Amino acid sequence: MTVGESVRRFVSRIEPRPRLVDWSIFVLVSFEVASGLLSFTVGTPDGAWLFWLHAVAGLTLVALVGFKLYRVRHRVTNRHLWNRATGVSILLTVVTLSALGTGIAWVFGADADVWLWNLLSVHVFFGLLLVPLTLLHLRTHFRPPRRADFEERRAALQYAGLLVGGAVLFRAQETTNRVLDTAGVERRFTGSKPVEGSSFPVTSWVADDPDPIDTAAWSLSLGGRVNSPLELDYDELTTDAELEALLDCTSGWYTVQNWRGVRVGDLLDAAGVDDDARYVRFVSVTGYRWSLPVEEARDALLATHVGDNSLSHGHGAPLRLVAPGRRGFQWVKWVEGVEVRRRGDPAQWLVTLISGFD
Ligand SMILES: Nc1nc2c(c(=O)[nH]1)N[C@H]1C(S)=C(S)[C@@H](COP(=O)(O)O)O[C@H]1N2
Ligand SMILES: [Mo]
Repeated sequence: MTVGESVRRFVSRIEPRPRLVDWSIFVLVSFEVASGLLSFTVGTPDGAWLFWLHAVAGLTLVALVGFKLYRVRHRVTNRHLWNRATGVSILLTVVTLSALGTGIAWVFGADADVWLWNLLSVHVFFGLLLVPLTLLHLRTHFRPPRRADFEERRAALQYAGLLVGGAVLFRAQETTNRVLDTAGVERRFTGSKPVEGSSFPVTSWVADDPDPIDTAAWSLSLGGRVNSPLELDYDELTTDAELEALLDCTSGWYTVQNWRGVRVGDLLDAAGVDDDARYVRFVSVTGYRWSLPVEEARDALLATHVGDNSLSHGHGAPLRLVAPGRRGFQWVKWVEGVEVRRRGDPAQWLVTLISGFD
């Protein structure tokens, strides 16, 4: 038996039926997009399982995409079999491999600067690009799932094998990283790498880039479901509350800093919160905003200082939210409004993406 024959035999033994492979790829890609986006909201270790599933599903995808490419390879190499949809299929292949490759490389400690983006952001970009490409691909290649493909006992075993394989690979990766001490960094469960010291990146979302704020002309307003709304100048803030907190940006870095400012709970007590209040919304001069449940908001800080210094403009001067356990994008900078509300604020998801655009 030649090597090629043995490979073919091995692959045919562990390969699920083609249609099952295709549908599993679809299901796993959908899961990866959803879990990847959802992971942006996870900031505490009790949500670490989501990152774990994302990684295991990604490694399982590597095997499935491998089967698929092996099956369709002649359709790509044989030009006579090309048709109008081949371009999309090839692009989809490239983007899929890029999404998987960048994810795996990041986990192994690699990084790169592509224009303004690091490798994790590139991973997110490719991941999101999969959505329209997969839909286009399905338009020409859609074949309904058949029951028979899913009822085979062999298929269940093959899948169990693939998932266990993914999980084992993931553990192996963690161990390899520890042994090789890749890049000498300790990633958080979110994938973020540490930034040590007192200076850390200024990160703003898309177009949120206000002019420096004149503190003398600025004031903080606190209103909504409160007994007595407040309007406070900078000098009227009592800024002696301190909080060590970890800022973890979804673009893949984190930093632990000592923040100083006003405890939100103290502000709320000064204004007197209504009984039906449920959320506190923090609003930036740019319109960027985020809400926290009242109880959580009480323990958050509106910071005027970080480390030994007053905030720089880039970090949100004169006042920015410090929300322990939340991801960086929820730490609103350049805060000028605090609104106590009865409801959450679903529109904040859209607003944070587009605020700053005229
Ligand atoms: N108003 C406003 N606040 C913002 C942002 C923004 O674009 N606009 N970016 C957020 C993001 S994505 C992060 S990670 C943190 C970064 O804070 P830093 O720039 O002080 O490091 O601020 C958050 N607060
Ligand atoms: Mo961020």
